Amino acid sequence: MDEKDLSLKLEVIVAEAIQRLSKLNNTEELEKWRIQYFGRKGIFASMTSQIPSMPVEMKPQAGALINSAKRKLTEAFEERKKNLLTLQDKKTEFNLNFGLPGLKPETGSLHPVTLVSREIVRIFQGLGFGVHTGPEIETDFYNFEALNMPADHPARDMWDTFYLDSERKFLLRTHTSPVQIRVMEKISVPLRIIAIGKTFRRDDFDASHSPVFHQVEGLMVGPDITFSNLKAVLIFFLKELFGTRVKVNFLPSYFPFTEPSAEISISCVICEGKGCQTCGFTGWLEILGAGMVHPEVFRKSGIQQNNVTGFAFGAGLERIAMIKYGIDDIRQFYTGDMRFLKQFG
Ligand code: FA5
Repeated sequence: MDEKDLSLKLEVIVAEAIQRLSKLNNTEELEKWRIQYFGRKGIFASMTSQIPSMPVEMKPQAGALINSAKRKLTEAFEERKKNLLTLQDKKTEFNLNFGLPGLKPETGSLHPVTLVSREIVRIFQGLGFGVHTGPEIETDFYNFEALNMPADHPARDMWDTFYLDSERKFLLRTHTSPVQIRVMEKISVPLRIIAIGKTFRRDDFDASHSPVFHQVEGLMVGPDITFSNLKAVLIFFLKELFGTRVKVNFLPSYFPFTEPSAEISISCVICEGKGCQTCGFTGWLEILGAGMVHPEVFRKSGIQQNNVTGFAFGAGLERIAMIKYGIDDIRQFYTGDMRFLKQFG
């Protein structure tokens, strides 16, 4: 074969290769094409391998002709590859079904304990009460001692406590009552506040108990505050929260930090006092602990004035939410189950 034959042969190869290239429809076919021409055993490799057996004067020209053909096909290959890829992208775009309904993001809702907490804040702010908070990690002084429970006082057994150190100086507050002391140390009399927050007890989980739950605390202190003020405020609060049809019952009780103390129940919101499973067939649901602030609590808080009296109360928010929304198991609040949570606010 002379130079002319080789040039002709290469022209035919290039023309045919370009024609085939234009008919390829995807990258797999493109790769097969590339291997056929440029692979180790491809057409160009085989042609190059023949150069050594060519006449010496033809060798440089043969090399140049083969290289030029390779360059043309490489350019054509790159061009086709680019076109195919853009085409594939476009195809994917057009395969999108714009008519399909979109994925709806889950919308959150307020937790029932948050709802109850906001409602309580609203009611008490309406009565001029300020809203305070206190630390969840408390000292023995604020959680017990200042609340008229010195070391070894038997009433401490009413609260099964998570202690944080071996000396039992620090603990997770068992109730929100320590906020009473912190507020009285800080704010001058007269004062009226509520405090809402997490509380902790070494109680096992069951339908009505959790080791972590929320309480609301109330405190009103001023000259000549009486038990009548306590009754008026709490009856107003409970009727606002549960509706005006609800009846409120005060029974004597005991808390070391209030004297006298009371346990307050409302008529069952399910059976309206007739007796059902929710109220244990008593017609009443226990809702609040309360009483007149013990003089020792005033003394420990640094309040000296003789004519100053006050009342305090405390309630569990989960228990209020359970009654308000008819939830029969406190554990529901903590599962994070959207089916449960979506039913509220
Ligand atoms: C107290 O904690 C007093 N500090 C309340 C108080 C304040 C009385 C001010 C007088 C003056 P008690 O231990 O009863 O009281 O708890 C109050 C409420 O917390 C209970 O009625 C209940 O609703 C809720 N509670 C108590 N333990 C748990 C628990 N393990 N899980 C869920 N709620 C609880």
